[in-house]
Amino acid sequence: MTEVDELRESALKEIKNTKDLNDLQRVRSEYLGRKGKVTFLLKKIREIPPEERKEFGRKVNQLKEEVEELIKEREKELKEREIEEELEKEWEDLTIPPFRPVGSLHPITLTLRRILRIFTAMGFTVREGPEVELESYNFDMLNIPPDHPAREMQDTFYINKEGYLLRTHTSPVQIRTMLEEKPPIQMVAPGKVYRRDDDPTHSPMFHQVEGLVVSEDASFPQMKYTIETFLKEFFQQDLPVRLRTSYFPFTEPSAEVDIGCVICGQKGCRVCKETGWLEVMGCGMVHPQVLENCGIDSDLYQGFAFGMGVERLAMLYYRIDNIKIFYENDLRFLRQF
Ligand code: 2NM
Repeated sequence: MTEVDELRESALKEIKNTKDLNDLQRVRSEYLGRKGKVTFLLKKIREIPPEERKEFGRKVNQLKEEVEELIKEREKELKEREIEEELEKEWEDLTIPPFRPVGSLHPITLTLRRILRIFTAMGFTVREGPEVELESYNFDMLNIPPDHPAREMQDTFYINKEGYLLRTHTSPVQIRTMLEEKPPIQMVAPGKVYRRDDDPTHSPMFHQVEGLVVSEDASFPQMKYTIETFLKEFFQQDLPVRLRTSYFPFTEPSAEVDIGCVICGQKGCRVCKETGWLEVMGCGMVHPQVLENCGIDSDLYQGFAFGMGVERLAMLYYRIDNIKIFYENDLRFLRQF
């Protein structure tokens, strides 16, 4: 009988001290397995003298049931603890942003940002305006005559609403700035513009940056210096720059800006059509009529302005030969930036 009590004592202690389910399995075979200590006592029942057998058998079977019960309880306890430990160890805070954002900036965004960085460093402010514009701001105020070909339905996207269109350049942002603010003005206007062009070298939507300076002494040499400084900074080299006389209704005089071909170093190639020069911008002294249209006294103030296509500059900088690739969202292209 003391053997049974001692075994109960040690089983209780061992079960209580198990540290995990593996350990508990070990204790289970130690007591209840085929060669276990309780099993041994069960087998011994037969050998007990008949007068003590019944009482002994009852005690041993009770011990077996008790040990089974204790193991079951301990198993439940250990399982719960294991789950809690796992939860404590493995939980993730899904509200923490990833260490590094997935994806990259579009080459047009990168180019735009670089352009604006250069101009803001020179003291220009950045202004934006609506892409759906008043026809009068896009054309009339800029001294573009009513019969000018750029106004034709086949060149311009007109909106159903009378007097509105998709801006064909960002110049209406300059008009809005001149109407709202007094000189001195030194601003650039970045953004999307729309023209009814769609062929291998033209897109119906593209990006422009236009600049405007209005002051008492804004001059052609100031304009030339500003543009040269910008282009050398943008292409990160001491480029040859030349101005060629041109015509725009909103500037007088007007000029086209060429740089020495960045592809061939002016030796002559397909991109510069063997001329050694690339046209990259337009510019000019703001027409006095445009200043007057915006309530600026053209006897007191001068202005110069310039405009460039962002896609064209990006293509030359990154050496991309196809404008359409900017709009296709092909990851094999985008991942390179
Ligand atoms: C260009 C070329 C020359 C220009 C003029 C103006 C404004 F509003 F001040 F009159 N804004 N932008 C301009 C002048 C734009 O882009 C090729």
